[in-house]
Amino acid sequence: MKIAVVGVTGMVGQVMLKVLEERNLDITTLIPVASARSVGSEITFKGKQVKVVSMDDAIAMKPAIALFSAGGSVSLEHAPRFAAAGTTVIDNSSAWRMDADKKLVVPEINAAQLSSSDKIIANPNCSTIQLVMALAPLHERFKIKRLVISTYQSITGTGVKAVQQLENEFAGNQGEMAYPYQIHKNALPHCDVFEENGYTKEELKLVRETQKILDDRTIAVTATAVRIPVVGGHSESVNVEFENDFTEQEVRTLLANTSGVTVQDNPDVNLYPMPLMAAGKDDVFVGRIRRDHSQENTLNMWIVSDNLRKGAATNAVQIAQYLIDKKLV
Ligand code: 2RA
Repeated sequence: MKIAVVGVTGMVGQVMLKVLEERNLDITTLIPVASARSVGSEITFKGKQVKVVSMDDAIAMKPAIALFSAGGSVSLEHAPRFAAAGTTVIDNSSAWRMDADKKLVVPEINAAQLSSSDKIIANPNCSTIQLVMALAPLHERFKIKRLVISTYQSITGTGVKAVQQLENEFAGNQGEMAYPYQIHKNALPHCDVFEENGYTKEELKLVRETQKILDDRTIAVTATAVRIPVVGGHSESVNVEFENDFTEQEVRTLLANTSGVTVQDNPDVNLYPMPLMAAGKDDVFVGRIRRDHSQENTLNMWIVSDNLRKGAATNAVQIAQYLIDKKLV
């Protein structure tokens, strides 16, 4: 099977290659795609050097699947061109996520809605994926009424320039600034851009994408997204009000029995999720599970996951695997 990776030189593109190698998909030809300045350079895939090609050349090669992580404008322009040529696109940008006739997929939750007619499939935002992985089984059992989310997001979510700024600051070096102020001793309540309503796009993604993936627009959601100087993954403090009551043991058992979720919850021995431990892994880690005694039917929990893996590359590759396994491509 021919699979293209569009945006292959970016942080997520590089992790997509790694995950494709790890999961050993039936790939006969890997088609690495990047901007004109990278065409002709080489990447390594399964120990072999593969030449980076242009968008047009990749389309002409008719890959069965194209994994995109190249930004919204590139996806808006080129995903339809791949789809028109018969390729199924799995796009990691925000371009198609809220499009009424595009599926927004976390395979463990809603892959069953996919069909062979879905030629552009949206990969949700990283902070949404880890959130809904923990919420989906709880919503099904106790029905969520309201969510209050505070995120503590890895600098890797901003991109390579921000990671380089962090590394320069820790090393005491001067360098290009992704942010107009120091980040290594800071917490920035500013992920993505501000909208007129005072919320950032990142915060509104958590609201809108969560409702779409859980297929329930009655769920009230509010969020504050914060950037912190860590590189291993995103962390989220989540307050969940349910329609129905629960026991903490029921919650722990449900989560422990959810594929892709690991419960790490024993503060007596300092066992709780942290980006340091989640980095490089695909699971979503949940801990600090406890009742919110200030309000009926309400729970607090802490969710951590590697935003470049399950939050982006792994989820996209899992969608590709599902399409292949179900013979939808
Ligand atoms: C962020 N989720 O972390 C966004 C995009 N990667 O900035």
